[in-house]
Amino acid sequence: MDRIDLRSDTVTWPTPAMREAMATAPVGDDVYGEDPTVNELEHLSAEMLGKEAALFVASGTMGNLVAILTHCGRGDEIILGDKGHTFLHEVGGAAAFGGVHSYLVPVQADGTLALEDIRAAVRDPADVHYPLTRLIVLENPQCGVGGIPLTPSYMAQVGALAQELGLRLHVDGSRIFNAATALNCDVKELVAPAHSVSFCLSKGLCAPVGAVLVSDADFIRRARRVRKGLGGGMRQAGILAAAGLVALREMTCRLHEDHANARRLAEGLATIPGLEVRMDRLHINMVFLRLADAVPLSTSDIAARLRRKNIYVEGQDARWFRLVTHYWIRPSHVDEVVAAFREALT
Ligand code: TLP
Repeated sequence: MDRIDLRSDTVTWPTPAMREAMATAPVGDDVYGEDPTVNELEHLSAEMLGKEAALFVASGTMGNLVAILTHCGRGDEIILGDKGHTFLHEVGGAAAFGGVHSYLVPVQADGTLALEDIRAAVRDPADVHYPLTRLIVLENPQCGVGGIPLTPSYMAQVGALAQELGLRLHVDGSRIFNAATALNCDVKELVAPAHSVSFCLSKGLCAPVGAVLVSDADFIRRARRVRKGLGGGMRQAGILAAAGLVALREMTCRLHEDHANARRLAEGLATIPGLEVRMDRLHINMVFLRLADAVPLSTSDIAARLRRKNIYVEGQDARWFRLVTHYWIRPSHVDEVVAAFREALT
């Protein structure tokens, strides 16, 4: 990369192996089901996540939207977290395109939705005043409150609750491999209680485009129709899927390096007066820090100073930064960033 970019892991470029695979991928018309590379990607995704089938989609947002529209009909309701990406940053797509209503419950400081809050959110289906509750949406890792991985045991509890209540469970697993890495568990175990999961091939896995929705075969058959309706039926998409295959085979097993760099960054920044680093939110490839009240600069002032050194950072607001490490960030870059922050603050 030609810069040190910590604004997100969405900024990652494809690796040389991905560019090579993209250039040589066998392709076909995926709407006919004839793209061998897409088929291979879907097969491998389902296998790695322990589900029957998979669907290649354009983005994480599309994966969540296709899942919700496949689980729900117009006027149905989903239970989701008030700090979840699906509620905050997906354009209200469930309501806009599916007529699906959202019932928000608070995301707790540990990233979970409290089981009693989920239970209390379920509507009485016999009462004609209410929409029908269909689906629980969890985000794992929960990125809005600190990139917190939700444990297999919590996932199992929500899965059991969904079963008891006759609901389905969808997981926005945009960075699910980061969660599995942080928890040192098999991703299959983490998503076993979910009926559907979407995960991104872009972001920390470095593919230029794409996400995958996994579930049982019947659900994926129906989801394929929803994707087509949203304009997401792609043709020779094997060019993109080829990078996704490299992402799954080569990138899922190296995420601990990004997590170690995030720790190195957090520990370095924590030595700088004026920076309050949330060490308790250090789980995956994200570092959260706040400018102390005494610091007369805002996050945009500091971002502007760092930009002169070709370092890209972004504030979540005037006081908080989220810094994200990824494949293109090496330990030496981390040390440069720490030095640049120190200089900007003195
Ligand atoms: N997140 C982006 C921004 O949209 C905030 C980021 O920089 O982190 N689920 C989660 C948990 C996400 O963080 C994101 C992207 C998505 C879904 C959507 O993925 P895309 O961008 O592929 O639609």
